[in-house]
Amino acid sequence: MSHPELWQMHFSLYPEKVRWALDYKRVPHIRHSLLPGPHAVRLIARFGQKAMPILRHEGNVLKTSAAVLDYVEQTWPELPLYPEDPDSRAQALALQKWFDDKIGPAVRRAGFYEMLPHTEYSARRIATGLPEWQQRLYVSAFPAIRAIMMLDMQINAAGAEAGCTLTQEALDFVARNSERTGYLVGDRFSVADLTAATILFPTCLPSEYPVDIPRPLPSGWEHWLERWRNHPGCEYVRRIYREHRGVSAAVGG
Ligand SMILES: N[C@@H](CCC(=O)N[C@@H](CS)C(=O)NCC(=O)O)C(=O)O
Repeated sequence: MSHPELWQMHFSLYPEKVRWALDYKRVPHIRHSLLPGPHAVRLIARFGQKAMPILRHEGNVLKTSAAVLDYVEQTWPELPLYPEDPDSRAQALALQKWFDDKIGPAVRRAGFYEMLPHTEYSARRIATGLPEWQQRLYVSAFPAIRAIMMLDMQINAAGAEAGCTLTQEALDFVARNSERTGYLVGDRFSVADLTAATILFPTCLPSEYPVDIPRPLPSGWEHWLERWRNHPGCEYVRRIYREHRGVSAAVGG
């Protein structure tokens, strides 16, 4: 069987879901990392869409994180991420959908609203891992890229405020619903926990999050983290990362 190929951005929510699933199941895969801005031209020409993750494997092309996780689960069933019991499975998938569709965009709007004004920091964080000359180029192009990102993701003061309210709701939810067993559905790690922890990682930057985060953090970002620092939902996110994130199974790419 050939290795699946993943088109992704280093620093982003939904590609991290897919990396986590592939790493968790120890599926060797190739990562193609793109930068926001230049990514659009390459991906639209090739796949007809610019949003990532996109996974290609043996003639199949999967274009959302949920579709990729479903494919990964069917193709590599060991270390299952879907609960066996049909009701629990439906519950876990419904939670994935809530986090994907509603909470993810809200966290991103609120978090990016604090981070993006810090040009040098944001550009370098997004371009993490690239050679220095590419990072410098990206920093100089970033004001224009940022303007497009803000339009595209509707990042503005009202969106940030609504985003904070939903982030709080999601952190309250995971704290409350993991209280009994430590997990959101049943008593073991599932797609629901993987999705919740990924979508909420920007609230507490768990140390197992596998992408370098340049320090010191700019003041807007410190302010955002401070807001959530003692929330019990962050303890859940850190624990899920600590106990289940595992290490990269990526090869080449
Ligand atoms: N619901 C989609 C969301 C995908 C998404 O928003 N991806 C972002 C990265 S976190 C992206 O690629 N943004 C760049 C763009 O849309 O141009 C999924 O689960 O895959």
